[in-house]
Amino acid sequence: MKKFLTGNEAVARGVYEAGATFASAYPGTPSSEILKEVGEYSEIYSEWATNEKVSLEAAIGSAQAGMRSMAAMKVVGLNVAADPFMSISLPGIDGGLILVVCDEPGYYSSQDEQDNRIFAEFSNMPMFEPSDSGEVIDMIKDAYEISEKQKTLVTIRMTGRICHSKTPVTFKERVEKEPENISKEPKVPLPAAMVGMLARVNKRTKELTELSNASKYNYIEYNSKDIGIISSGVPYYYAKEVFGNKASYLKIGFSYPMPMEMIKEFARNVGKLIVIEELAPYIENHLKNEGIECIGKDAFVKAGFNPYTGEYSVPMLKKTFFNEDSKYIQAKREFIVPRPPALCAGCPHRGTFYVLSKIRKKYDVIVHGDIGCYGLGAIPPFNAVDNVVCMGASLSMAHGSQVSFNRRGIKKRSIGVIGDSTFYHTGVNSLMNTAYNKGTPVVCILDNKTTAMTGHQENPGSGRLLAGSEVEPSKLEDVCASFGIKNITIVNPMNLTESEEALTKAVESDELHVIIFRYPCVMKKLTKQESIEFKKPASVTIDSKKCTGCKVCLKTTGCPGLEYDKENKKVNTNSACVSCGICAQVCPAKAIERAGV
Ligand SMILES: Cc1ncc(C[n+]2csc(CCOP(=O)(O)OP(=O)(O)O)c2C)c(N)n1
Repeated sequence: MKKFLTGNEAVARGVYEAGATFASAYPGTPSSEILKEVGEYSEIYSEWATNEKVSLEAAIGSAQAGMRSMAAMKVVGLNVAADPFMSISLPGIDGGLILVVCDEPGYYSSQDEQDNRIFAEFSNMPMFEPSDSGEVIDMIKDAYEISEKQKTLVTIRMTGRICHSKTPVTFKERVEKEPENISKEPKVPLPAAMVGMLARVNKRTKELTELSNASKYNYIEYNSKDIGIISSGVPYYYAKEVFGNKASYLKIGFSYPMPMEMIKEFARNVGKLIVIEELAPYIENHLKNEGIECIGKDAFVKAGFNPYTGEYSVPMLKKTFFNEDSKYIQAKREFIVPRPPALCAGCPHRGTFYVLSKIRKKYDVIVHGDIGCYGLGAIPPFNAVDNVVCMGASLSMAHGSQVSFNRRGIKKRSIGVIGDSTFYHTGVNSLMNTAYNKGTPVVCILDNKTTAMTGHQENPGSGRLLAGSEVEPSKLEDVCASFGIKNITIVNPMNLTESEEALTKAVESDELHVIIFRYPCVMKKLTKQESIEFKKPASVTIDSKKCTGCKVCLKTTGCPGLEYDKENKKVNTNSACVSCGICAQVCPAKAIERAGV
């Protein structure tokens, strides 16, 4: 059966057909859909992990139990999982283990744009780089074979363009896999065992290099031999579109170890050698290290591009190699609806940031932000965040800056702002550190009961498992209390007075305070318990006689459910309004009424 699948759907199909039985992931664009799709196959046990490190370690455990396993994550997820990733290289595993990592040239929603091909080389473990969904499925099956034979993790490195574009694939039957034998030999990286392990890795790398040179995923297509193009991933298709049969191609799909013998043969047979690859000059550097001359990133630089960041494109290649300008179809400006980034109408984070921005004006504070929908608290109208680094960093930074302000004798309060999923991801560790070391910052946990930013994946506090069954959620307040924290306040961020009082009290004190701003994401399908617990106003209406058109509601909340009627100089609600009632609490003219509160 032929079907059109996205790369992410193809990952699910690939692990299914390969007979895998265990999958774990932490969400993040562009990888988030993978686990949801895998979860559709009842033959595979699938779970959301609390973070990428846990996901990979659980998959290692399952592979060590002899079963084919998968971990999946976004580009920067590999930084979180770097410890188990690097550390599994030497001892290896008995069962089949793949890691699917989704890079994101273009930085559309990642805090870093790193090229994870470098990680494969760094770890000495093999890597495949598919160019379309069909290759994703084939490579996954072969990756498991290699993994089991060589007792190593194999990485499938995708990019956002491959994750999200649809190409045809042919469905095959699932092949159930007999569990691998679990060897009795300890896989413990003790110093005495290292010499043996290193020798095994050297032997493995030699064998993998031979495999790469003979792999069907590294292949040469000869056309005109004046130009030879070496490429991988989706840029391979761009190159073919632009050069057609005016060039020959070496397509690299098994990209670590590099197929240097094949590359040398290709280089001998073509005239001008060009490397076309997104992000790092990974292939280019391998060529140059072997003394093979090639045209690479510099050509793009000369044409006025920055080829070290972002995605390549057909127009970019045409301009670089043929000085040809592409004709774009001009968008009709009048049809483009301006959509500045904003929290959704009814988002509970709006209340928290409204209050935080008030506190920032009144007190000397630094606000360390984190990663999630609440990143929008950094931009107008709130401007309530000073810095963001990576997931979980808000709480550790708040601890560090508060210690230093205290030691400098500065009366300044450090506030860390973190979402529930990010708290369970890595923030929990940071808070444990703060409490144990007697730190004193103000910690705000924005508990919207889901991982909203990446599409509502479950987390320990969301009250559901991946397959949808409801479970008793972990309680943030109990987690915090278990660290010995005394000042724990739970507020409803939809209630501005209550939220402001709690934040003021915490900022005015010099003790560690945790404030949990708890209200479910407006887009969340509530659990039974949540539908009983959380009520919202039945309706919100603006009395046009009382509205003075001052726009305070718009300017302070930035709610897309409100709009200004220029003709009548009044504010109205629009179809986006979900009657959350925040605007009613900020209206100086008391023109907005909430019913059913
Ligand atoms: C290391 C890493 N993993 C995953 C992501 C993708 N990601 C961005 S925000 C986020 C979680 C957001 O959930 P939460 O903290 O609950 O905030 P919300 O969006 O619900 O407000 C995730 C998984 C990332 N940016 N970095």
